[in-house]
Amino acid sequence: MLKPYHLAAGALLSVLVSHPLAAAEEKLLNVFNWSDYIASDTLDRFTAETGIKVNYDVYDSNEMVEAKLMAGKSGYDVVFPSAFPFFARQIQARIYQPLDKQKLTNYGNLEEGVINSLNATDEKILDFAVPYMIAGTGVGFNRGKVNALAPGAPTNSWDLIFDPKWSDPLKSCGISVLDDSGEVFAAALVWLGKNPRSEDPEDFKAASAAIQRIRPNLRYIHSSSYINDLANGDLCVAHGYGGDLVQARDRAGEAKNGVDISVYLPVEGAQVVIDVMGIPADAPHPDNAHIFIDFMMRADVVGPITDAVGYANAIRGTDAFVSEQRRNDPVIYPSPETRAKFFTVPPKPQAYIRQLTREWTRIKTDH
Ligand code: N2P
Repeated sequence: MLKPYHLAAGALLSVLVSHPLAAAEEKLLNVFNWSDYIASDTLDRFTAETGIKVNYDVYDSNEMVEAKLMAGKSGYDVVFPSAFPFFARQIQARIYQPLDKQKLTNYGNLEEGVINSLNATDEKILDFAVPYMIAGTGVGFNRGKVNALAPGAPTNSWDLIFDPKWSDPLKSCGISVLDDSGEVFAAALVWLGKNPRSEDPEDFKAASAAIQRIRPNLRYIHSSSYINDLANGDLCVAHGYGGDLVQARDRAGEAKNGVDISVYLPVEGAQVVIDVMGIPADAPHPDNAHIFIDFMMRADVVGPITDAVGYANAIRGTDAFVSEQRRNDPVIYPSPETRAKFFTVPPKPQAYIRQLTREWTRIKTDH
C-alpha cells in the first residue's frame, strides 16, 4: 500500500510534468453566458468536482459579447456567442484562441450532425469553439387573449406579428420582438416570402417597411423581458428564442395563474442558431476554460441543462438525462417538416452590417 508521502510525491510529480514551466492557474474561471441558459446546479457541480470557482455573468445579445471582446481585456475565460453569423466573423477579428483539443477528453461526445453544420462553411469554427445548444427562434402567445382579441388568427405563422390584420388588434395586449436586428429582419423576409439570407437592397427595403408598419404595435423590443411578461399575462405575443419561450410557458404553468402560453416555430421558416463556447484570446485562465468546456461536453451535465432551459444540446447520449416531456416537445426537438424550413444566416459584409445597424437603431427609436 502507498504511504501518504508517496501520494504527495506522485501528485507533485504529475503537476511538474504537465506544467513544466508555467505556474498552475489560480482556481478561478470567469464565464459570460446568455441569461436563462444553464441549470441551477451546473456551476456548483463544476466547482465541487474541480475546485475551480466560477464568476458568472449573463447577457442577452450577441452584440454585448462582441462589444466586450472587441474592446479587449474583458477578463472572461469562456463566452457563448452564436456560431453564425457572430462567432464566424469574430474569428476573423482574432479575438479567440484556438482550442487545445488534447485537453478536451469528451470531444468524442459531440453530435455528428452539429459538427457537420459547423464544418459546412470556411471559417474553421471548430478550431476555436465547441457547440453548446441549438436554438430555433419562434413565437410565444397567450392563447386566451389571442382568441379573444384576434379570433381565427393563424397561430402557426409569422402573420401573428407581421400581418396588421392580426397585429393591430393584438397591440392592446402587448407584442414584443427580440432586440436582435438579424433575427427580426430574417423573420420579416421569410414572412414576405423572400430568402432570409438575402442582401438585395430591394428585399432589405421591403423587410424594413414590414417592420416599420407594425412598429407602433410593439410594446417593446427586448431580448429577455418577454419570458416573465408572457408568463405573468403582461404580454400576449412575443418573438423569442425557442427555449426562452418554453421557459415562459413553464413559468405560467407553475404559477397556476390562468395564463396559457403556447409556443411555435412558424411554418414559413424559423432561424436556427448553434451557440458555441469559445475562449477569448486574452482569457486569464485558459486551462480552467478548457476544463470547463470539457465538463460541458458530458451527457450527464448537458442533459439536465436541456431539461432546465428547453434548448436541445449538441451532445450524444443525453436522452437518459432529459425528461420525456422535453424529448417530445416539438419546439425543442422539431419535426422533420419544421427542420426542413430552418435557415441560418451567414456572416454579412461590413457595409451590410452597418446599414442593418443604422436601420435597426432608427426603427427602435422611431415610435
Ligand atoms: C438564452 C438564449 C439563447 C438563444 N436565453 C440565443 N442564441
